[in-house]
Amino acid sequence: MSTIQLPNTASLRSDFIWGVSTSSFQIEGATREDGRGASIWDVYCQNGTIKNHDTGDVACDHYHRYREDVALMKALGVQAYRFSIAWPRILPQGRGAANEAGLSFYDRLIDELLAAGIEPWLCLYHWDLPQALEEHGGWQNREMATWFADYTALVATRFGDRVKRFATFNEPSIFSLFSRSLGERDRSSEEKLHRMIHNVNLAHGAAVDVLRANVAGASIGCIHNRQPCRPSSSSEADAAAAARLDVYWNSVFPDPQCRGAYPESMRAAIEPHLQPGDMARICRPVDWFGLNHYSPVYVKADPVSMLGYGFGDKPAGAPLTPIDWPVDPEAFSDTLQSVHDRYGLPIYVLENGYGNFDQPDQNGAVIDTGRIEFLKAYIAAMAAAACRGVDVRGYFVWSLLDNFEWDSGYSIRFGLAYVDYASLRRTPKSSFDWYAGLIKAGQP
Ligand code: PNW
Repeated sequence: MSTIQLPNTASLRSDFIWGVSTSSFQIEGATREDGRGASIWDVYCQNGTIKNHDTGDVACDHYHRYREDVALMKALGVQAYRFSIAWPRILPQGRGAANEAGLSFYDRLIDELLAAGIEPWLCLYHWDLPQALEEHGGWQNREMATWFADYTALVATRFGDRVKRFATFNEPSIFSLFSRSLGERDRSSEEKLHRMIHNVNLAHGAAVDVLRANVAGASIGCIHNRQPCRPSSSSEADAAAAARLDVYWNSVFPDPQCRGAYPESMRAAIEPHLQPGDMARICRPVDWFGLNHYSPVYVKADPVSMLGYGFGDKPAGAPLTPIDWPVDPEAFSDTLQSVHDRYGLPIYVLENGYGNFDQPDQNGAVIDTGRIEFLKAYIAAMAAAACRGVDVRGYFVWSLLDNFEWDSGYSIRFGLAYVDYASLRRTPKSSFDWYAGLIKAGQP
C-alpha cells in the first residue's frame, strides 16, 4: 500500500463516478479473428510507421482475457468502465451485414461488467474506422454520417437494453488533425481537414438522434480533448500559431455541437462544405461534456506545416512526465472552468493519466510513484474546480492497462496495471492500489 496521502475530495458530489478508460484497438488484439474486418489502424501498422513496427494484432489480448480484466476493475473498485466498440468487428465492411461473433463478444463483456456492478460507458468511435469505408473516401465522404448512424442503430438496438451511457466520438480534434500529414503546407490537405471536420460533426448529430430514438433513458455526450494551446515564445508569430491551433484543437467540434456555430475565425473555411440545415443537424442536445485532458501544449509558428504551426519548446524548468508531457494541474482546473463557463454542461473527465516506461523491480513489483503523485495533483486540481462551482461528475483514469499507444506502440505505458507483452500477464502497479484506496475512502 502506498503511503502517499489521498487528495482532499470533499468538494466532489456524493454520487461522483470513479472509473477507468480503454479503447478497442489499443487492447483487444484478435484483429483477424471471428470475422472482424480490417480497420485503418491495421493498415497503418502494416505500413511500418509505428515505433518498433508494433501492431495491434495481439495488444493486451483483451478479446480473450476480458473476464480477467473485469475482475481487475472489480478489485480496483471502479463504478464505471469506458470502452469502445471496434466498428469493423461488428460490421466488417463498415455497413451491410453484421458479424454476430463480434456482437456477441460485446454482449459477453457488457454482461460481465454488469455482473461485477460496473456501469458500461460505450464509446462508438475511438479511431478504428473500417478500412472498407476508408476505401470509399472515409471522413472525406459526406455519406459517412449515414453509415455512422446505421452503425449506431445496430449498437443501440443490440446493447441499449443494458448500456445507457454513450459517447459518439473520442477526441475528434486529435484524429482529424493528426490523421493527415503535418509535414507539408498543402492547401488541399487543409481543405480536406475542413471537410472532414464537418462530416464528423454531421455524424455526431445523426448518432445522437439515433441513440435518443432507440435507447430509453440514454445519457449521451461526445469526448473532447481540451488542452490549452500556448505559444512557446514571446514572438507574435508563435502567439498567432497558438491561437490558430487552439481553435482547431479546442473549439471546432464542441462549438457547433453544443452552441450551434463554428468559431468565427473558421467559418469561411467551412462554408464550402455547409448545406442548408446542417447546423441544426449537428447541434443536437447532449447530456454531458466528456473531457480528456493531459497537459497544455506549446506551439510555434511553422510556415511550411499544415495550418502553419508546429510543436515548440516547453518553458525552461517546467516539470515534465517521463514522456515529456508538462505536468500542470492548474491548467487542468482552468480547463474544467473554461468548459463549464463556455458549454454549461455537466462534465465527466473521461481520460487523464501519466505515460512512462515502467518496468517491474527484482521482486516483480511495479512501483510507479510518479504516476501516483501525478494523479493526486490532478484529482486535487479537479476538486478545487468543483469547489469553485464547476459541475464535474466523474473522473476516469487512462488507462486500466498498459496498451498500444498509437505511434509509440508498446514503448509507452499508461496503465494502472502493468502488462508483460510476452506472457500477457497483468500486474497491478502501486498506483492501482493507491487509486483503489482513493475510491474506497470516498465510500460510506
Ligand atoms: C488520447 N496530445 O490521445 C487518446 O484518447 C488515447 O487513445 C491515448 O492512448 C491517450 O490519450 C494517451 O496518449 C491523445 O498530443 C493523443 O496532446 C495526443 C495528445 C493527447 C491525447
